[in-house]
Amino acid sequence: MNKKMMQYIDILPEIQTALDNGEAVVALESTIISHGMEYPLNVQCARRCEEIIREEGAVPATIAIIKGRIKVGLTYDELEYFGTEKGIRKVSRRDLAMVVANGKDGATTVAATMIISEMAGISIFATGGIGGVHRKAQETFDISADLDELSKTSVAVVCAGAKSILDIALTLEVLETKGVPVIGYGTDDFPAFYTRASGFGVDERMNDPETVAAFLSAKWNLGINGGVVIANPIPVAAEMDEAYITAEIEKALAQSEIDGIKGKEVTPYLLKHLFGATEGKSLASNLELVYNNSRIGAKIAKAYAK
Ligand code: PSU
Ligand code: MN
Repeated sequence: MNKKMMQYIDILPEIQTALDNGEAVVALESTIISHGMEYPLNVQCARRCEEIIREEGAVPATIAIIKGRIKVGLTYDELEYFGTEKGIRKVSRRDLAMVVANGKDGATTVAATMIISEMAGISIFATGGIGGVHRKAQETFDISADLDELSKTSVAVVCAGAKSILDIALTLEVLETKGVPVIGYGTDDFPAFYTRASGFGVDERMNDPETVAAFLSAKWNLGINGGVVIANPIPVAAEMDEAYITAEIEKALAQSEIDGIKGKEVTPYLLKHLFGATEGKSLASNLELVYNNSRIGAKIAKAYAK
């Protein structure tokens, strides 16, 4: 990182040491904390993700913006503050510098977390789901900035695929156009977040962390910059019934149209509605898949660090 960048970024000493020594570090995002779940579950989930990454022998780096400071790693108190504070701005690429300049708090999306990870030198990032092409994007133009970021920022994102609040086929098309490899971790089928399969294929199936690590090394050593989607299906035990969750997603989408929800409010609105409508079942599944991604992310980071 150059000096100009360094003035805005605080990296926890433990993380900086791990990075300096070429050890495994896994980034975690913060939109999931402020916009994805309610307190105290959001903070418990964030802590459990960090714990899982540690159990695997890697160092977690939860990324967020607090009072204009870009944080790579949150202290115990900072995470507590972030998880309880109301009205935190959701920060994607375009918001990042504004929040820093204004000294505000910001929750980093996949896109913003990728940008900061790359600045800090972190190559592996674990989350729940990525943003994508929304259904009816032909009319609304609602395509997540996550996809553009994946095309240019060299970070591997371990996720459980994409929710069917999105148009999965179009999301995969855009990723193809943008040259983003989509790896199926132990699967040939691109996962649909709450369910293990979407019916759409991945570019390549890889079954272990070493294979993924070798691929990432080849890509980036060759100077082929840009991100990678590592799609890791939800564990079997946590999977939801497809017909049930699909019906609930349809209802949430219909309600979002009635309520006139637009722009960056769309994803948080739909998630909240789903949690309510499924009486917490989707939330329980969500937790399990995030933990699973944290674990696999750590294993890949370990293999990549070797
Ligand atoms: N998908 C989920 N859960 C989430 C998000 C996406 O299943 O919490 C969050 C992520 O932070 C992602 C962001 O980067 O929403 C995408 O928002 P948008 O569609 O406005 O780009
Ligand atoms: Mn959007």
